[in-house]
Amino acid sequence: MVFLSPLWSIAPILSVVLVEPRFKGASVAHGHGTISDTMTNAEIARVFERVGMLLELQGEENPFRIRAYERAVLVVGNLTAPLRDIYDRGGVRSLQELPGIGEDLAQKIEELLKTGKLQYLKNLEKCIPAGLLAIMEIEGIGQKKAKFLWKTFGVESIADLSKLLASGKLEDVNGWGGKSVANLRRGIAMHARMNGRMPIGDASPLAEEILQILRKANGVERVEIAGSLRRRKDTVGDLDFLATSTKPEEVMDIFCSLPQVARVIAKGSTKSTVFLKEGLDADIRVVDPKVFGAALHYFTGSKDHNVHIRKLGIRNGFTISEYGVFRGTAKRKGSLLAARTEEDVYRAVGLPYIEPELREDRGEIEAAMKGELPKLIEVNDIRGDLHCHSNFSDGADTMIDMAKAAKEADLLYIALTDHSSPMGMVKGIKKENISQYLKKIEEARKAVRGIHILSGAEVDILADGRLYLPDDILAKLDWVVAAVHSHFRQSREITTKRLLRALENPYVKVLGHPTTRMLGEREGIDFDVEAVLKEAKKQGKYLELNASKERLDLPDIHLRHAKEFGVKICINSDAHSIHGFSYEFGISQARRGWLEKGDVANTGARKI
Ligand code: DGT
Ligand code: CA
Ligand code: CA
Repeated sequence: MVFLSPLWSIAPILSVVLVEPRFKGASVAHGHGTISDTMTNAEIARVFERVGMLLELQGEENPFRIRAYERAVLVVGNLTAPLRDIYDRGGVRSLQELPGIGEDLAQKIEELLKTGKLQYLKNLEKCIPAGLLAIMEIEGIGQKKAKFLWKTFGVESIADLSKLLASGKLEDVNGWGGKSVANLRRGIAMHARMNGRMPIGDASPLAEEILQILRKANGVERVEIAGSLRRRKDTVGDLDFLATSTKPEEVMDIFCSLPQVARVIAKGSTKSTVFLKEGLDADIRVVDPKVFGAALHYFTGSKDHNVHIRKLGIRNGFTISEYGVFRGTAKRKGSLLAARTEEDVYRAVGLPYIEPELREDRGEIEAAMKGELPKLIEVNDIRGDLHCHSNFSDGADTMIDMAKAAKEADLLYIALTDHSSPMGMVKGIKKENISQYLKKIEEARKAVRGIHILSGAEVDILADGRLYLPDDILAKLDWVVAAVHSHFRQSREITTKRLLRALENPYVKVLGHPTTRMLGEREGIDFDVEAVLKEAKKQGKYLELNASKERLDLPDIHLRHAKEFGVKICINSDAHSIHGFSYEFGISQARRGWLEKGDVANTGARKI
């Protein structure tokens, strides 16, 4: 086996300073390689990165062997030409001409290009517990520490590691002083909270901040957000930026020294990755303006959408990559057909433009072919808000100030829906103070003209599905939001019954934040979504899309379901202060759920 090549020492591509296992755990592209001619350089680099990682973990004694893979990751990752093309030109031999690629690696590349898989990696994976790879996602644990924990204490999962920490044994070990143990605890807690992903409500402003700096920087012509953030997913794994510039190196310098950067993971001449102080990675790529559209399409993803579009291309006799749409096959690539804009790329395969929020390969390509893409809802379509809180319960501001703020946000109507809950810590509407509550709403109506104010309540659904307020009190209100705030761990069956019973209550208008999830913190309750949708349809009730950035509840797939069932959605802010009337992230999720203006109840100009 040839692992060491003398060319390494002069390899010009090694401007990359450091590479970390940033492609985490089981999400490695390896498993997706069924269409072998779509295996990209990036995917191949990831496979090699994983091999290197596993070799290190396994305790490979020959350090050159591990380094060979690490170097191959850099070489492959920084190539400008696709390995596919190089291979097609001269087979294994021309691969071997690449710096750092010996006979063995060239053969592995061939295997990957031909089959989309690597048997050698599969064999390695069999020897390493899967949980050990997850441990390396924790801040502060690399291969070396993971290996040590595994070999010394038999730690094979994050749970094992937590137990070990609790036992206090680690504190006695050399090099694992109190401080690093404390850091480890924090790392585990953070991992549990985020599972490596950041909610869009935090990621989006962070990315905008970076975007503004980059847009002002010298040498940057154009820069856009790509990846899952552009698709407006509820959580994102990292931030992806795509730029055009005549001085890519300068852009790399600026990007790597942004004030938001904690450390540089990899710095190349046209692409870099940094780890941000906020706890996630950010990637940037610089491309030629002529291929910006193709690159933006590629790096926006989703991967499944891209694969499907590429298949369409193949069927039409085209090859599609981040460099454009070309005539011919990957093997015999012809002239460039389209690359400047995303519209050009779609047009080349006979499709209209598809909004990023739809690009999940969930039927959007078929819909586009039939000319049946939805006309997605927009923020300005929202005309009323049917869930917000005043200081009568846990809101920060008075009803009058909330009404004024809503009016200023151009809303035509709101429902004030203070909490009504048996939980001691929540003040709010009780049987005893309902007249006082209604009187205050009446005062707000008088004080703030030009906005319609409904008297509402957010009433707790009790463990058995009854509501906290009796029917004769509910009858006094214009608008009742029923919502779960306790007993999250009931069985699926009981939870489903609980929700169905709540929907049967004649005074309930809408099921508030139906899954009760809190992004990155709580998964939410388990129930039969279809059964609930059917009941809502039958009873003529709404389901809420709670737009507060901590919740974004209902999630996109359920919104789509609701649309299919003909259940209308209320997109509400759940504002707890005068600053809370915002719908941006809710609208994003609605769009991801294919919702149109007509699918949402509070888009009409008149009150409901
Ligand atoms: P994330 O970061 O987990 O929230 O999800 P994405 O979709 O932003 O994924 P990311 O950051 O790994 O890559 C951004 C986009 O670039 C992805 O949506 C599609 C494209 N892409 C990246 N790597 C590959 C790859 O190896 N193969 C293909 N076909 N596309 C890729
Ligand atoms: Ca991403
Ligand atoms: Ca990325």
